[in-house]
Amino acid sequence: MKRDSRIERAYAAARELYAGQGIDTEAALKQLAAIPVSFHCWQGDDVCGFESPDSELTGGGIQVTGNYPGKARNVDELRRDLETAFALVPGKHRVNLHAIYLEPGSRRVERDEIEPRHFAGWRDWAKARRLGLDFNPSCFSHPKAADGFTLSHADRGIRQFWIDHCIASRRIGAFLGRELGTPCVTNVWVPDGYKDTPVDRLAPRRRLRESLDAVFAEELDPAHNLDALECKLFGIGSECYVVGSHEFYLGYAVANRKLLCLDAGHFHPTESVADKISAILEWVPGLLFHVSRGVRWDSDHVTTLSEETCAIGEEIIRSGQLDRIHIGLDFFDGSINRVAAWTIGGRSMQKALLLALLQPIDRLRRVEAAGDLTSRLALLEESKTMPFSAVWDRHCQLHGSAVGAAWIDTVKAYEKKVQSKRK
Ligand code: RNT
Ligand code: ZN
Repeated sequence: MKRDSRIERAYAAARELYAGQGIDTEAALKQLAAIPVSFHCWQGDDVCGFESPDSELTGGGIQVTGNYPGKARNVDELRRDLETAFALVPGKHRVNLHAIYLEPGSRRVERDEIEPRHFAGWRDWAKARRLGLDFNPSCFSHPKAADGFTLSHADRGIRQFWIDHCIASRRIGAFLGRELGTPCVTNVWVPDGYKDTPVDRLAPRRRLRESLDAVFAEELDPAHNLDALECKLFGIGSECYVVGSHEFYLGYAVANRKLLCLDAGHFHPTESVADKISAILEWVPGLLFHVSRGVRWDSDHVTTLSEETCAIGEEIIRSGQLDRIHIGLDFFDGSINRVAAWTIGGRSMQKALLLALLQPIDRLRRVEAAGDLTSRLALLEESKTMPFSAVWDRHCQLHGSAVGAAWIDTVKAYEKKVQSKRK
């Protein structure tokens, strides 16, 4: 009780200071509470999934390193871990599923045979917790993806297999969206590419285009399912050529009215993903974000409150088009507690959005329009040292989430009581 009143006092003082700058902190908190962030289920078990008890991540040019104990071994453990993280991250949550997180029952289900019923358990769980779900076909960790190609494979039969998997995935997306009353974003990412320099860059892209046409042939109600496409600059083992490059999918998304997925780790290191928002939103129906953190060759370090995350938050908020922007997280770190990884990434995303909401944007726009670029830079710098943390703490308090670093104790206790017992 005493602690709560300290938070309230600090917040009241901060509120006054922000009001002096023309910023309504109450309105910012209300807006923030309405922005969903989709948590990727795959951080919880190192992208293994539940196809069989010994499922593991293979190929795809992605990798999880680290063997921190206690990863989720089954669907119940994964859900419990997600719930634990959600209690520590303020704001509105969704869950992003991959097809390999199905509940197959007693017999193995091939990727091209997955059905909505394999995700009925997730539907029930999400419904009870008022969570939206998003979805991804899984075009990796499979013998038919072993040579690094899927939808653009030279072999017609293999291509068809992955087309059928993606068609099945879209139907599951539509099912989840319909059942939960909130559209499911079904995001297609394929690892297809070459380690070394190809001589034919065109043919795989033609095939990918044709495969995508087949995948999207069936019209689905956008109130239930929204299709997104995710590009990548390079992967591990596909350093010289990725079929689904940025230009390829940008073109496809514009021509076919699809959402484009921007993964923060999938571009040149000095390229700003934030800058792409206003450029691309002019041409596509919507954007999906995979907020991540690229470090050298790895595109999937845990999201932190980095300059890039802040810039993404700013551009999302300033765009004023939150109804067309879907925010998701995408990282996988096996070297730290996995519930903590979600918590750190999720809280950082929330902080970035709140920081953006607390900028004196009206004033900034006015000085910029008036050509007063001196004031623009000065105001942006000054806004960085406003008492943000008091508003952030208030956000956490309002949502019943831990204030400050207190969540670490909760994760440690959970680790001791639950995760450490998993052998
Ligand atoms: C890979 C992509 C993709 C995956 C997940 C598992 O580089 O970012 O989104 O991380 O689909
Ligand atoms: Zn991604």
